[in-house]
Amino acid sequence: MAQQYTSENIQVLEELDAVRLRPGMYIGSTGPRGLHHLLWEIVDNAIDEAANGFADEIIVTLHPDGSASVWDNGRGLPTDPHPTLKIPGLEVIFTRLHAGGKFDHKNYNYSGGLHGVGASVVNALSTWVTVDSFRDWSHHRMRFETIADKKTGKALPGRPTAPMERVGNTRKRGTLVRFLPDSAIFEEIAFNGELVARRLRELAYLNRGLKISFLDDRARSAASEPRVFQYSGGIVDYVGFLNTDKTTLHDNVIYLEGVRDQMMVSCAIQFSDAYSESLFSYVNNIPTGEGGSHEVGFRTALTKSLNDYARRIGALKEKDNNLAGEDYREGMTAVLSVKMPNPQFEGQTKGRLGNTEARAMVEAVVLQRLTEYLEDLRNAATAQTIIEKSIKSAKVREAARKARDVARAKSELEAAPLVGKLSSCTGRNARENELFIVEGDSAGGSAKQGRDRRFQAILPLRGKPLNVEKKRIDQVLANLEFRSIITALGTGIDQDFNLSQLKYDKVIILSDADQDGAHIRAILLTFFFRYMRELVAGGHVYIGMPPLYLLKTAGKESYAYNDRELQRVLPKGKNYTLQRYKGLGEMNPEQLWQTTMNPANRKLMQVTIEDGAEADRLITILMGDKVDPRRDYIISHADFNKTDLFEEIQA
Ligand code: 1YM
Repeated sequence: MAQQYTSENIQVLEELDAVRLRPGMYIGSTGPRGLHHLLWEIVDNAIDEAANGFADEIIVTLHPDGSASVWDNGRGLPTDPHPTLKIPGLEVIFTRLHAGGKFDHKNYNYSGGLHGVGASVVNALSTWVTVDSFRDWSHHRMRFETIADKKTGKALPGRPTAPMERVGNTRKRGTLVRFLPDSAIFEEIAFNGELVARRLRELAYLNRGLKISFLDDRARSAASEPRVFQYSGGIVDYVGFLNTDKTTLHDNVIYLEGVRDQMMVSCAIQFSDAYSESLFSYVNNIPTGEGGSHEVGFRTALTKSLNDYARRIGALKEKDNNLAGEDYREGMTAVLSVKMPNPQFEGQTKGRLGNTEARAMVEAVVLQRLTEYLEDLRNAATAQTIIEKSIKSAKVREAARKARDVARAKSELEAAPLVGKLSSCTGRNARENELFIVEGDSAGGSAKQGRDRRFQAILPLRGKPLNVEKKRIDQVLANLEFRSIITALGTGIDQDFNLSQLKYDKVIILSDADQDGAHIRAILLTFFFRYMRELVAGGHVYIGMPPLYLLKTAGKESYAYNDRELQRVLPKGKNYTLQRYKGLGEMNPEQLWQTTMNPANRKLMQVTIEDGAEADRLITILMGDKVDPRRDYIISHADFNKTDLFEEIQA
């Protein structure tokens, strides 16, 4: 290392140390999410360059050595010396946590990431980083490594291996960053190709026209063709994609956009014959799965402009009440994308926009633009379709409300027989209590005997519950299995859902490890996703993982939860017997407690909505009423068992 370090630089090094000391503060976690966060930080910088109008192409590659690279055809990173630090701009960007200074005055900085510190965070948490800048006819390169201190063995993060090098002349423009995540930091350093592809596709939809290519080069097969995401229609194409497997009510997707103060608002809307509403919102390209002020503004404007329009054309008479927002939103697929400075993200998963001013801005833009859209005679047929559909929804909703009232009254009357199936726990602390929803009466019986009744409640399910995707809310409420779940949870559902009433912190689905069990699990998850979204978004839903094998060797019993684990525990050269569990019912109460229910040993998967749009699309395919897409999906994803509707994380 030829580099001389000034006092400024020493400060810098301590900054990168801080990142390694508390990675969670910068990237959320050191699990798979945090790992991918590194990649998104670099991708964000490339997207910013494109959003500024300086780049129109990005290539992301996963390499066989485990590293990832991102390239854009923008201006290239500045290489001239920083005015006060006197080191190349490029080096500042990768070693300073607060790479502000001259980069503070970006003409566009709606980046969702760490506002310019992302690159240095990636450097601090990587084994090595290489940076190539093609700018002003020169190609420069610099390499950083995390090395071990010779004396203490302590990691010295992100050290330049040499001063920035001028490689030569070039006619190219752009930036190439390649990095290898540090295995000393991350639990696992393998990127998930599908996840990366999905996010890049989403980014391409959100940035109209931008060409994003993705190459997963790790398999090194002939099949490693790049996947290219580029959409000239932007979020209009996105809504079309989300509705691929639905029956739409009008051909043209409605597109609205406008600017208020510093806020750019755009949305795309199309209605189908589905019962549910699918609104996907983003702030600075970040999904806001928990909603927030921008969604409130959007919904208010939608209801108001449609009600006004319905009155103007006489579909609603003076004596009629306004329709409710949910009537207009039934069957709506919409993408709302907002770009704004300084977004505040709140909520369990930082997925809710908190800025109060966003509400009025979005409302104003959508109200004005949607009103203009509806008034435009070219859109009269679409407008008419929406109003007719909504009036129908209102009638059905009224009927459903009556059914719901009846169901509620009934469930109060029949509360005893309904919760008769539920074996509740004795503890009264909802924050500690757990509800196991167990497939089958016999497993339910074992669970009842095996559990710790102080905090564990058991609700056995008989047979397969109703597939709610194909049913209206009144039919769902008429179903005994769902009624007992709703009653047990205490929250109500749909519009009436109230998380604060939840009686159990963890709701654990326990089904057999076979096709039927997977189907039951998918149906329950669909129910939670459609009618109790907040329960899932809040991280209260889990999947219990019973062991697949019981292994007996000379007086010792052990369990394996999957085939990989079995390979590890199989004794070599010794006698053993192996039992493969076909269902939960084969375990006695004590075994079920030890392996699946005891918090000290069990494995749970927490269900989160990592990618709401994708989950919605897959639920439509797997649970909806069109047969062809489902067959196609099952054929192309042979492992139907692995309901990849949701991101499952080990808890
Ligand atoms: C593969 C990742 O980082 N592209 C990129 C980044 C930057 C610039 C151009 C750039 C910006 C400006 C001037 C300016 C920068 N990012 C940062 C920071 N691609 C990638 N392309 N000249 C070039 O904003 O004025 C600083 S420069 F700080 F955000 F990282």
